[in-house]
Amino acid sequence: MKEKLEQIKAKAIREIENSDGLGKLNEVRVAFLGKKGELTAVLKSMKEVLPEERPLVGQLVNETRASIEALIESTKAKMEAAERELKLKEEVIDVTLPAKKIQVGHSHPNTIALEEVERIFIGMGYEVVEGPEVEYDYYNFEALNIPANHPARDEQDSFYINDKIVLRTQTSPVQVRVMEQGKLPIRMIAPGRVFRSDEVDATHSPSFHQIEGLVIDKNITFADLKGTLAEFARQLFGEDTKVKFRPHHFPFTEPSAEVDVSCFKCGGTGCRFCKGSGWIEILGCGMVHPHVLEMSGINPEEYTGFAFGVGLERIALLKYEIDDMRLLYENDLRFLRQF
Ligand code: 2NL
Repeated sequence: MKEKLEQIKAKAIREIENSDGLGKLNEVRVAFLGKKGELTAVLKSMKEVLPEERPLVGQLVNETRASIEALIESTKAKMEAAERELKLKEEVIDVTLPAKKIQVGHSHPNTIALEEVERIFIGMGYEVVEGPEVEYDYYNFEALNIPANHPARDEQDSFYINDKIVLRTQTSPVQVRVMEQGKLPIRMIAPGRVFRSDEVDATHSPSFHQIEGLVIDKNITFADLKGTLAEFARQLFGEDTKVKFRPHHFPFTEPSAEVDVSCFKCGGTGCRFCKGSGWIEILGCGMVHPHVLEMSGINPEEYTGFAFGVGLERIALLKYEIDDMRLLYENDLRFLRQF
């Protein structure tokens, strides 16, 4: 029996030493020490051993098992160490390589311009109010004194959903909805997307953005309108900016005006930017038409107000000296990265 164990041990040592990997080593372990292994077979054949010899044989089996196990463990440790060594050699990190740059985005020029305008009016105590882009023609036209036969209502100029619903052509319907609620006074701006059936070119788009303002209180006069818009122009284009009010016509205001600011490039002497005139047109405005107040349930004998409308893209183009509106919509990073 002793010889048999010596033979098993010698064979095991040979096979362990010849193992070429962890998988093979495990096969050797199973072949010798497993349930159906050679050493276990010896234990199973104990009944053939004389009873008085059994403790000694048992001890020998245990010793053989222990020495095979020890050899497997130390071989396994050596193999793992060699494998780690190889892996470390293969995975050399070049710490001199440039790091990956994290690309941080920023606001679109339209958004920068919008937030600038909002900041100025919030500073003067105005509220920012939003409303639906798809509107009843009542709010978009009727309530703003734009009668059924007015050219602005033409299908050529506006996008109709059906004969009562239209994509808003201005943000004034938001202001009509606020006037209807009857909470006075009102000091608000209404920014948002508007739609007109225009061909795309350097200064037109079928979808653009507008910011309209509305103030209604007792004793509001054209002087309040002038002072407010002059302050707006100074904050937006610089302290030395002058404003000029030219008479105009809008159906929803009376009197109405268009506002020019002195050219912030040349200071008003005339340059290429202002096409030699020294002035740049920025918005339309006027005193809210008494009929518009009346239709929304406000007594024009008691309350008066002013309103204005600014094109957001126009402000962005002027402020950042962009010469083509289409650049604002193309999302070309080479353009957007400049702001
Ligand atoms: C422009 C200028 C303007 C208004 C918008 C307005 C709103 C209400 C009542 C009266 Cl609720 N007016 N908005 C007033 C004057 C001008 O926009 O150039 N529009 C195309």
